[in-house]
Amino acid sequence: MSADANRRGWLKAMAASAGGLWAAACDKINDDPKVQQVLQSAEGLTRRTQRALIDRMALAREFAEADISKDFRANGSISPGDADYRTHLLGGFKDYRLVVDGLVERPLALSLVDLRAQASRTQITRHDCVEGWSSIAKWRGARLSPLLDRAGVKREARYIVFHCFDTLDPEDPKAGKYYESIDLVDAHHPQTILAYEMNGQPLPVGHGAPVRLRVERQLGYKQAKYISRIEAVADLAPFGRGKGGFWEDRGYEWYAGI
Ligand SMILES: Nc1nc2c(c(=O)[nH]1)N[C@H]1C(S)=C(S)[C@@H](COP(=O)(O)O)O[C@H]1N2
Ligand SMILES: [Mo]
Repeated sequence: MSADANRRGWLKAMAASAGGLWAAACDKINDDPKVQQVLQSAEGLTRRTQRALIDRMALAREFAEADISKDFRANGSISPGDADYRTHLLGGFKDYRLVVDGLVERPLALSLVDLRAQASRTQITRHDCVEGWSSIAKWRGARLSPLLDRAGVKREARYIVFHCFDTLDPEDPKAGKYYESIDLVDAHHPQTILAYEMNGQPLPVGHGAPVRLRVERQLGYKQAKYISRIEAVADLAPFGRGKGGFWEDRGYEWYAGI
């Protein structure tokens, strides 16, 4: 098979898998220039859409054990003073339950034992903070995608919101608790995990114990620490100041791609 035939075959397969209409027609291309024009623009659109989706599904770079940073900075909240968090911390998180609710068929309340029994992934990745520093660590956690499938995310849901225990700015009574959100493409990305281990140890308090998000294609502020609840939602407007995250409400990008 020629390289071109190979390429055509791949494009047809991609279009077919994305439900593209042009694939079925492209073997019997009509000579009429108007038909040609329509087909070409449809093909272009399909390819751009597919290209965007393929880019979103690409894996973030993973590193070797030797690359792990000796000194990974803890940033933002590092020791939440919130009463419910202190209670869980003192109790060794025995009564902690990660709630998964909102637009789901079967709400969940998972203990750390339950969470560790879920399908997990271990990955050595680089954390990039918007302030200009980076560190590499090994994270282990429950993959978010199968967990959401277990809860049964409803069709109306478009985002996953992560509610956190910590009030980042206790001096500002209006600040509210830290929260973050991602769309369903990132929620189902293979490297998106609810991390409960960092470098082979239970997640330290400074880095978000007992559970934090790792969404590896995005910047540091998306990596929600101290997660108390995960909510499937159709709209981000009701949360915080409506921009989808604590820092987004203060001017940062919602999609913080790296
Ligand atoms: N709940 C919560 N999550 C958070 C923050 C925070 O203050 N509270 N800070 C964010 C920012 S800006 C960064 S860079 C990372 C820092 O993670 P680290 O403490 O493990 O370095 O957590 C992010 N997630
Ligand atoms: Mo950050």
